Amino acid sequence: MARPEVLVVAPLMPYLMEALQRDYTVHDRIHLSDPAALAAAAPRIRAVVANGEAKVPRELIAQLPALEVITVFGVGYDGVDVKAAHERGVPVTNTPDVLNDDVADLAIGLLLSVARRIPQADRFVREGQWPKGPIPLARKVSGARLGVVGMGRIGQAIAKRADAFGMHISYTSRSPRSDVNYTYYPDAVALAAAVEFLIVITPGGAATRGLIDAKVLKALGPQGFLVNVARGSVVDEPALVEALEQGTIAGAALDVFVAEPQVPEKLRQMPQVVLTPHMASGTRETREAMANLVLSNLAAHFAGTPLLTRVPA
Ligand code: 8YV
Repeated sequence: MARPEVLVVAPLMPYLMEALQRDYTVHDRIHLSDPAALAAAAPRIRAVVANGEAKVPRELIAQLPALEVITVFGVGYDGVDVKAAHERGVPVTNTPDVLNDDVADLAIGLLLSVARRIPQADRFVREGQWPKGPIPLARKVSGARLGVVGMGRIGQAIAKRADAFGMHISYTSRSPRSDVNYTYYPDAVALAAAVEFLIVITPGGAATRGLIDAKVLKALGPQGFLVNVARGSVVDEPALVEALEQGTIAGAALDVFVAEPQVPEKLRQMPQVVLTPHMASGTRETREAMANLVLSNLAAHFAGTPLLTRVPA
Protein backbone atom coordinates (compact mmCIF):
# COMPACT_ATOMS: atom_id res chain seq x y z
CA MET A 1 0.00 0.00 0.00
CA ALA A 2 1.22 3.55 -0.74
CA ARG A 3 2.63 5.36 2.25
CA PRO A 4 0.28 8.07 3.56
CA GLU A 5 1.37 11.58 2.59
CA VAL A 6 1.91 14.14 5.32
CA LEU A 7 2.39 17.91 5.22
CA VAL A 8 4.76 19.20 7.89
CA VAL A 9 4.01 22.89 8.50
CA ALA A 10 6.76 23.80 11.00
CA PRO A 11 10.39 22.96 11.65
CA LEU A 12 10.48 19.69 13.61
CA MET A 13 13.29 18.09 15.61
CA PRO A 14 15.28 15.44 13.68
CA TYR A 15 14.01 12.65 15.96
CA LEU A 16 10.42 13.31 14.85
CA MET A 17 11.24 14.19 11.24
CA GLU A 18 13.27 11.00 10.73
CA ALA A 19 10.55 8.85 12.29
CA LEU A 20 7.93 10.48 10.03
CA GLN A 21 10.11 9.87 6.99
CA ARG A 22 10.34 6.16 7.83
CA ASP A 23 6.56 5.63 7.64
CA TYR A 24 5.17 8.46 5.54
CA THR A 25 5.87 10.51 2.44
CA VAL A 26 6.71 13.85 4.01
CA HIS A 27 6.21 17.24 2.38
CA ASP A 28 8.25 19.67 4.45
CA ARG A 29 6.73 23.16 4.53
CA ILE A 30 5.97 23.24 0.80
CA HIS A 31 2.95 25.43 1.62
CA LEU A 32 5.49 28.18 2.37
CA SER A 33 8.24 27.41 -0.14
CA ASP A 34 6.42 26.06 -3.19
CA PRO A 35 2.68 26.69 -3.64
CA ALA A 36 2.68 24.81 -6.97
CA ALA A 37 4.10 21.71 -5.27
CA LEU A 38 1.44 22.01 -2.59
CA ALA A 39 -1.30 22.24 -5.21
CA ALA A 40 0.09 19.13 -6.93
CA ALA A 41 0.41 17.09 -3.71
CA ALA A 42 -2.76 18.37 -2.01
CA PRO A 43 -5.12 15.65 -3.34
CA ARG A 44 -2.89 13.04 -1.61
CA ILE A 45 -2.09 14.83 1.67
CA ARG A 46 -3.95 13.03 4.45
CA ALA A 47 -2.31 14.48 7.55
CA VAL A 48 -0.78 17.76 8.76
CA VAL A 49 1.90 17.83 11.44
CA ALA A 50 2.30 21.18 13.21
CA ASN A 51 4.04 22.42 16.35
CA GLY A 52 2.86 24.68 19.16
CA GLU A 53 3.82 27.85 17.30
CA ALA A 54 2.64 26.87 13.80
CA LYS A 55 -0.35 28.31 11.97
CA VAL A 56 -2.89 25.99 10.35
CA PRO A 57 -5.52 28.49 9.19
CA ARG A 58 -8.87 27.79 7.54
CA GLU A 59 -7.37 28.68 4.12
CA LEU A 60 -4.71 25.96 4.40
CA ILE A 61 -7.27 23.38 5.57
CA ALA A 62 -9.43 24.33 2.55
CA GLN A 63 -6.47 23.70 0.23
CA LEU A 64 -6.20 20.08 1.43
CA PRO A 65 -9.26 18.14 0.17
CA ALA A 66 -7.92 14.75 1.34
CA LEU A 67 -7.02 15.93 4.86
CA GLU A 68 -8.02 13.44 7.58
CA VAL A 69 -6.11 14.51 10.71
CA ILE A 70 -4.04 17.39 12.15
CA THR A 71 -1.44 16.47 14.78
CA VAL A 72 0.22 19.15 16.88
CA PHE A 73 3.65 18.65 18.48
CA GLY A 74 2.77 20.73 21.55
CA VAL A 75 0.03 21.09 24.12
CA GLY A 76 -1.07 24.48 22.79
CA TYR A 77 -2.97 24.45 19.52
CA ASP A 78 -4.03 28.09 19.28
CA GLY A 79 -2.40 28.33 15.85
CA VAL A 80 -4.79 25.72 14.43
CA ASP A 81 -8.26 26.71 13.27
CA VAL A 82 -9.89 23.83 15.16
CA LYS A 83 -13.38 25.02 14.21
CA ALA A 84 -12.54 24.90 10.51
CA ALA A 85 -10.99 21.44 10.95
CA HIS A 86 -13.97 20.08 12.84
CA GLU A 87 -16.39 21.51 10.27
CA ARG A 88 -14.58 19.32 7.76
CA GLY A 89 -14.70 16.34 10.15
CA VAL A 90 -10.93 16.53 10.62
CA PRO A 91 -9.84 15.77 14.21
CA VAL A 92 -6.94 17.62 15.84
CA THR A 93 -4.53 16.05 18.35
CA ASN A 94 -2.00 17.67 20.72
CA THR A 95 0.58 16.45 23.27
CA PRO A 96 -0.84 17.13 26.75
CA ASP A 97 0.56 15.88 30.07
CA VAL A 98 3.96 14.65 28.86
CA LEU A 99 5.32 18.21 29.14
CA ASN A 100 3.66 19.29 32.41
CA ASP A 101 6.76 18.68 34.53
CA ASP A 102 9.15 20.52 32.24
CA VAL A 103 6.96 23.58 31.78
CA ALA A 104 6.31 23.76 35.53
CA ASP A 105 10.03 23.31 36.24
CA LEU A 106 10.93 26.18 33.92
CA ALA A 107 8.19 28.41 35.36
CA ILE A 108 9.68 27.98 38.83
CA GLY A 109 13.20 28.34 37.42
CA LEU A 110 12.25 31.64 35.80
CA LEU A 111 10.57 32.85 38.97
CA LEU A 112 13.70 32.11 41.00
CA SER A 113 15.89 33.61 38.26
CA VAL A 114 14.08 36.92 38.13
CA ALA A 115 13.57 37.29 41.91
CA ARG A 116 17.06 36.14 42.94
CA ARG A 117 18.63 37.74 39.85
CA ILE A 118 20.53 34.58 38.97
CA PRO A 119 21.46 35.56 35.37
CA GLN A 120 22.67 38.96 36.61
CA ALA A 121 24.66 37.25 39.38
CA ASP A 122 26.30 34.99 36.82
CA ARG A 123 27.33 38.03 34.77
CA PHE A 124 28.52 39.77 37.98
CA VAL A 125 30.97 36.95 38.68
CA ARG A 126 32.10 36.49 35.06
CA GLU A 127 32.69 40.21 34.56
CA GLY A 128 34.97 40.39 37.60
CA GLN A 129 32.65 42.60 39.67
CA TRP A 130 32.77 40.47 42.82
CA PRO A 131 36.15 41.69 44.15
CA LYS A 132 34.81 45.26 43.91
CA GLY A 133 32.01 44.64 46.40
CA PRO A 134 28.89 42.58 47.11
CA ILE A 135 26.01 42.08 44.72
CA PRO A 136 22.79 43.98 45.60
CA LEU A 137 20.27 42.05 47.68
CA ALA A 138 17.46 40.24 45.88
CA ARG A 139 13.84 39.24 46.63
CA LYS A 140 12.78 36.27 48.76
CA VAL A 141 10.64 33.67 47.01
CA SER A 142 9.84 31.10 49.74
CA GLY A 143 6.70 32.07 51.60
CA ALA A 144 5.69 34.78 49.10
CA ARG A 145 2.26 35.16 47.50
CA LEU A 146 1.93 33.55 44.07
CA GLY A 147 -0.91 33.99 41.59
CA VAL A 148 -1.34 31.47 38.77
CA VAL A 149 -3.29 32.56 35.70
CA GLY A 150 -4.74 29.28 34.38
CA MET A 151 -5.18 26.29 36.71
CA GLY A 152 -5.12 23.48 34.15
CA ARG A 153 -2.76 20.56 34.28
CA ILE A 154 0.41 22.67 34.01
CA GLY A 155 -0.94 25.32 36.39
CA GLN A 156 -1.49 22.60 38.98
CA ALA A 157 2.04 21.25 38.44
CA ILE A 158 3.39 24.78 39.02
CA ALA A 159 1.25 25.20 42.16
CA LYS A 160 2.48 21.86 43.54
CA ARG A 161 6.08 23.02 43.20
CA ALA A 162 5.34 26.47 44.64
CA ASP A 163 3.64 24.77 47.57
CA ALA A 164 6.95 23.10 48.40
CA PHE A 165 8.44 26.62 48.63
CA GLY A 166 5.80 27.52 51.21
CA MET A 167 4.22 30.00 48.80
CA HIS A 168 0.64 31.17 49.33
CA ILE A 169 -1.12 30.21 46.13
CA SER A 170 -4.13 31.77 44.44
CA TYR A 171 -5.34 31.52 40.88
CA THR A 172 -7.77 32.69 38.28
CA SER A 173 -9.41 30.66 35.54
CA ARG A 174 -12.75 30.66 33.73
CA SER A 175 -14.43 29.15 36.82
CA PRO A 176 -13.30 27.94 40.24
CA ARG A 177 -12.02 24.36 40.29
CA SER A 178 -13.42 21.85 42.74
CA ASP A 179 -10.22 19.76 42.66
CA VAL A 180 -7.80 22.36 44.11
CA ASN A 181 -7.69 24.16 47.46
CA TYR A 182 -6.07 27.40 46.34
CA THR A 183 -7.80 30.77 46.65
CA TYR A 184 -9.82 31.67 43.55
CA TYR A 185 -10.11 35.15 42.06
CA PRO A 186 -12.65 35.80 39.31
CA ASP A 187 -10.28 37.87 37.17
CA ALA A 188 -6.61 38.62 36.54
CA VAL A 189 -6.77 42.17 38.00
CA ALA A 190 -8.10 40.95 41.36
CA LEU A 191 -5.54 38.13 41.39
CA ALA A 192 -2.63 40.43 40.50
CA ALA A 193 -3.61 42.87 43.26
CA ALA A 194 -3.42 40.06 45.82
CA VAL A 195 0.00 38.60 44.93
CA GLU A 196 3.71 39.40 44.53
CA PHE A 197 4.45 36.92 41.74
CA LEU A 198 2.15 36.21 38.81
CA ILE A 199 2.75 33.17 36.59
CA VAL A 200 0.82 33.00 33.31
CA ILE A 201 0.00 29.49 32.05
CA THR A 202 -3.31 29.76 30.25
CA PRO A 203 -4.01 28.65 26.66
CA GLY A 204 -3.39 31.21 23.93
CA GLY A 205 -5.88 32.21 21.25
CA ALA A 206 -8.63 34.79 20.92
CA ALA A 207 -10.14 34.17 24.39
CA THR A 208 -6.96 35.22 26.24
CA ARG A 209 -5.41 37.74 23.84
CA GLY A 210 -4.02 40.69 25.84
CA LEU A 211 -5.45 39.31 29.09
CA ILE A 212 -2.41 40.59 31.00
CA ASP A 213 -2.86 44.26 30.15
CA ALA A 214 -1.86 47.60 31.69
CA LYS A 215 -4.55 47.25 34.39
CA VAL A 216 -3.31 43.84 35.51
CA LEU A 217 0.30 45.08 35.57
CA LYS A 218 -0.71 48.12 37.62
CA ALA A 219 -2.51 45.84 40.06
CA LEU A 220 0.59 43.62 40.34
CA GLY A 221 2.44 46.73 41.44
CA PRO A 222 6.01 47.99 41.87
CA GLN A 223 7.06 45.00 44.00
CA GLY A 224 5.45 42.49 41.62
CA PHE A 225 7.06 40.11 39.14
CA LEU A 226 5.47 38.58 36.03
CA VAL A 227 6.42 35.17 34.59
CA ASN A 228 4.98 34.08 31.22
CA VAL A 229 5.29 30.46 30.04
CA ALA A 230 2.00 30.45 28.12
CA ARG A 231 1.85 32.34 24.84
CA GLY A 232 3.20 35.77 23.97
CA SER A 233 -0.29 36.78 22.87
CA VAL A 234 -1.66 36.50 26.43
CA VAL A 235 0.40 39.52 27.51
CA ASP A 236 -0.03 42.99 26.00
CA GLU A 237 3.67 43.29 25.14
CA PRO A 238 3.80 47.09 24.61
CA ALA A 239 1.97 47.55 27.95
CA LEU A 240 4.51 45.25 29.60
CA VAL A 241 7.45 47.17 28.15
CA GLU A 242 5.93 50.40 29.43
CA ALA A 243 5.23 48.93 32.89
CA LEU A 244 8.84 47.77 33.15
CA GLU A 245 10.18 51.13 31.93
CA GLN A 246 8.05 53.06 34.42
CA GLY A 247 8.66 50.74 37.38
CA THR A 248 4.95 49.86 37.47
CA ILE A 249 6.16 46.28 38.12
CA ALA A 250 9.52 45.09 39.49
CA GLY A 251 10.51 42.65 36.77
CA ALA A 252 9.51 39.93 34.34
CA ALA A 253 10.71 36.54 33.18
CA LEU A 254 9.47 35.57 29.74
CA ASP A 255 9.72 32.36 27.72
CA VAL A 256 7.23 33.42 25.04
CA PHE A 257 6.76 36.52 22.89
CA VAL A 258 4.28 37.98 20.44
CA ALA A 259 6.49 37.76 17.33
CA GLU A 260 8.87 34.87 18.11
CA PRO A 261 11.74 34.54 17.49
CA GLN A 262 11.83 38.35 17.50
CA VAL A 263 12.02 39.88 20.99
CA PRO A 264 11.50 43.63 21.41
CA GLU A 265 14.85 45.41 21.64
CA LYS A 266 13.68 47.30 24.73
CA LEU A 267 13.07 44.06 26.62
CA ARG A 268 16.49 42.78 25.61
CA GLN A 269 18.11 45.87 27.13
CA MET A 270 16.32 45.73 30.50
CA PRO A 271 18.31 44.43 33.48
CA GLN A 272 15.21 43.45 35.48
CA VAL A 273 14.04 41.05 32.76
CA VAL A 274 15.01 37.39 32.23
CA LEU A 275 14.47 36.04 28.70
CA THR A 276 14.42 32.47 27.38
CA PRO A 277 13.71 31.27 23.80
CA HIS A 278 10.36 29.39 24.14
CA MET A 279 12.06 26.40 25.72
CA ALA A 280 9.73 25.37 28.55
CA SER A 281 9.20 21.88 27.09
CA GLY A 282 12.73 21.78 25.70
CA THR A 283 14.40 18.77 27.29
CA ARG A 284 15.38 15.76 25.22
CA GLU A 285 13.23 13.48 27.37
CA THR A 286 10.08 15.56 27.02
CA ARG A 287 10.48 16.47 23.36
CA GLU A 288 10.93 12.76 22.54
CA ALA A 289 7.81 11.93 24.56
CA MET A 290 5.92 14.64 22.65
CA ALA A 291 7.24 13.29 19.34
CA ASN A 292 6.22 9.75 20.29
CA LEU A 293 2.71 10.98 21.06
CA VAL A 294 2.50 12.67 17.64
CA LEU A 295 3.65 9.42 16.01
CA SER A 296 1.21 7.31 18.08
CA ASN A 297 -1.70 9.57 17.15
CA LEU A 298 -0.82 9.34 13.46
CA ALA A 299 -0.35 5.57 13.67
CA ALA A 300 -3.69 5.19 15.47
CA HIS A 301 -5.42 7.28 12.83
CA PHE A 302 -4.02 5.27 9.92
CA ALA A 303 -4.74 1.98 11.74
CA GLY A 304 -8.36 3.08 12.23
CA THR A 305 -8.08 2.93 16.05
CA PRO A 306 -9.06 5.76 18.45
CA LEU A 307 -6.79 8.81 18.63
CA LEU A 308 -4.89 9.05 21.93
CA THR A 309 -5.11 12.78 22.63
CA ARG A 310 -7.80 14.47 20.58
CA VAL A 311 -8.54 18.11 21.39
CA PRO A 312 -12.15 18.95 22.29
CA ALA A 313 -14.59 20.59 19.91
C1 8YV B 1 6.15 23.93 21.48
C2 8YV B 1 4.57 24.67 23.12
O1 8YV B 1 5.20 23.13 20.90
O2 8YV B 1 3.50 22.72 23.88
C3 8YV B 1 3.37 23.86 23.49
O3 8YV B 1 2.28 24.41 23.39
O4 8YV B 1 4.50 25.83 22.96
C4 8YV B 1 5.88 24.02 22.95
O5 8YV B 1 5.99 22.80 23.60
C5 8YV B 1 7.49 23.40 21.22
O6 8YV B 1 8.33 24.47 21.36
C6 8YV B 1 7.66 22.82 19.85
O7 8YV B 1 7.49 23.77 18.89
